[in-house]
Amino acid sequence: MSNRTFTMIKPDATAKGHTGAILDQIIKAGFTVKAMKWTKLTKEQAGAFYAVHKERPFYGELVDFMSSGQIVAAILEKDNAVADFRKLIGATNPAQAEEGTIRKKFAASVGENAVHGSDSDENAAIEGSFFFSGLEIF
Ligand code: ABT
Ligand code: MG
Repeated sequence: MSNRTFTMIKPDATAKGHTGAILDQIIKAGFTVKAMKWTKLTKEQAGAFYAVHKERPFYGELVDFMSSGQIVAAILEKDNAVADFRKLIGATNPAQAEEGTIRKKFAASVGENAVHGSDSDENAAIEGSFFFSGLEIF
């Protein structure tokens, strides 16, 4: 089991000014930042990042949304990082997310749900290397 995960604070959350509060909650939950950048994805980059969802009906909207504004991408470290981080952010649909989770507090809808968290150790490594070179990771 790896101790790292990958996250993005999504365009809805950066636009609403929630970046600081979300990072604060992540760090207070015991995650250490191993790499971080504030950036904006092109449509092509967002499409490539979410290529696993290519056949899903929401793919076009997802790519438009994820390239619509600024994001913060980060690699995070903690024991049991992938599972613990998904617990911290809550269910994909904020309406079903537990009280106190990041999505419950900051997300508006399933399509614009404030944060991303990797769903496996394998994807955490793939997603981390999508954004960061070895030189940028502590
Ligand atoms: P991500 O952390 O963004 O991957 O979300 P999560 O893993 O919780 O959920 P998945 B299933 O991976 O959703 C990927 C993105 O697609 C959006 N989505 C998902 C919809 O817009 N409609 C849907 O019906 C579903 C299932 C939510 C996710 N986010 N964005 N941005
Ligand atoms: Mg996912």
